[in-house]
Amino acid sequence: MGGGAVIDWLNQANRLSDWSQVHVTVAGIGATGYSAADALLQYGAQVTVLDEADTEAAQDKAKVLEILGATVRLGSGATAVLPQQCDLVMASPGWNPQVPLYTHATTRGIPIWGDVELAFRLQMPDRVVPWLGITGTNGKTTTVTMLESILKAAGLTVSAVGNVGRPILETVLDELAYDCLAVELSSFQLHWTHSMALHSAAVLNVDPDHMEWYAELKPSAFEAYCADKARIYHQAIFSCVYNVEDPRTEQMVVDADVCEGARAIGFTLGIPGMSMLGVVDDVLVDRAFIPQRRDSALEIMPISELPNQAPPMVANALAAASLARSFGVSVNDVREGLRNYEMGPHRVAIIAEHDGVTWVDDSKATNPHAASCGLTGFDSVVWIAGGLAKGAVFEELVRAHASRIKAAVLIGRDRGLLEQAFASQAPHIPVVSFESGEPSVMMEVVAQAARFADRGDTVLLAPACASQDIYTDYADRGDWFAMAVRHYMHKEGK
Ligand code: UMA
Repeated sequence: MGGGAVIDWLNQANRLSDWSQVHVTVAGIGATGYSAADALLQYGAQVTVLDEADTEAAQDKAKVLEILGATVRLGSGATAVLPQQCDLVMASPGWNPQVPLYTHATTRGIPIWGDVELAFRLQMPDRVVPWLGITGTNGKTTTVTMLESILKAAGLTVSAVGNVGRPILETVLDELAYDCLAVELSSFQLHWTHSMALHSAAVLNVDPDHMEWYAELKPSAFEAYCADKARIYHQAIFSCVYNVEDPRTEQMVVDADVCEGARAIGFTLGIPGMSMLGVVDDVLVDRAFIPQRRDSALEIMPISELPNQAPPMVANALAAASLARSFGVSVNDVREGLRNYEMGPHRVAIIAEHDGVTWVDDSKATNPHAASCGLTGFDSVVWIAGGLAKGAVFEELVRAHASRIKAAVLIGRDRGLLEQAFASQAPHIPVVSFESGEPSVMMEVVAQAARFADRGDTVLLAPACASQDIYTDYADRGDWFAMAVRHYMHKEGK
């Protein structure tokens, strides 16, 4: 097939198409790239995988893919040039959109798809499973796992997939007959998605994050980020769920090109209007999916039955409930699923309480908005923060929480930005910075935080930054924190 013919073919391609003549270049051999290569090989495509890393893990995956028929190139420079024979590029979400591989593809008129696009195509036309999608700056993973818990309580066969960790293509390949999928979508994944149409979709909130990834995109980094988030509503069939307290999300629904008959459903921590889920007298209620919604609401459950009653968690529960109710799940099953929900680690998790001081691990707070949610839950905080800022600034965060921050202990490459924010917004708050880029710096950080903390205080690790300058990921950072706290208490005989 020649250039134009391939593009026409790709526009129609699905799981029944003959992929054997199609040359696909897969960017990366991480979770996404590996699953994309695996799926494409199973459908008979000619696959080349490129990755800058040449680690043992990458080599192991390369061996498997080579046995299945792929060409794999690993190591420095491997991704610099797009292979001559290439009809389609599969993107990996973590790759900056300006990498040479993508710019070469764009110059040559070659389409770029993400794994979510491929997964959507590969279920058409004969294995369609409804997708309930969630995006937002914060709370995506919590909400998607809450949704999974609800759907399971309803007796449905479901998997939580996407950014939550399990690549969505794995479900396309597995033989299980899913009733639906709970899909967490990052803005990076949505960026490379073109034809997806969800059963129902939710945007939880939007706040600047990943601004480095978006730095070169037009009209501005934040607008490009919001535009990617808004893509989740494109062609939505049943419900577009938005956050009443975040007007940007409602505007995204107003602007969206949805299927005829799709409804806008709000969720709110206040009293819900019609077509909303919300809270009345500390009880979660549904005023959207009941026939009498004009003048009444249906009780779902008291807030006190949620495993975590912090306001952001209540909002996440309402968003998950909205999607589940849109899928026809009963309020009893929503209640059961939320009651049984177990919070993931590193999300406002209390790891120790001693001498009146509470130690809390919110390492998952990798941007200012998430850290702000964590800080809001406590009155007097010794705050541990810093890492990779990803283009964020911290003045507003420090100003908003200055009254509850007793002292700050800073780490990481971009700690200078936090120091500046304290100097300009709250110069009276004591700040101690640690320069070391070694994971064990957490030992000194914890000891320093303990010196600041008195009875009634909370020591909160909510870094507002990504972790990879020092740690493998946020989980590794949280584990080091917990270990350092245990070590400190042991040493002090506590
Ligand atoms: N690589 C290159 N060149 C580059 C960049 C990366 O060769 O310029 C290679 C790396 O060596 C590595 C691979 O590409 O082998 C990594 O690709 P990736 O960064 O896209 O990561 P994946 O392993 O495919 O994981 C991705 C998501 N990661 C990111 O978006 C950064 C995972 O979300 C997701 O769970 C997984 O797909 C399955 O869908 C993680 C994440 O941090 C949890 N997400 C961000 C967030 O939540 O804030 C968006």
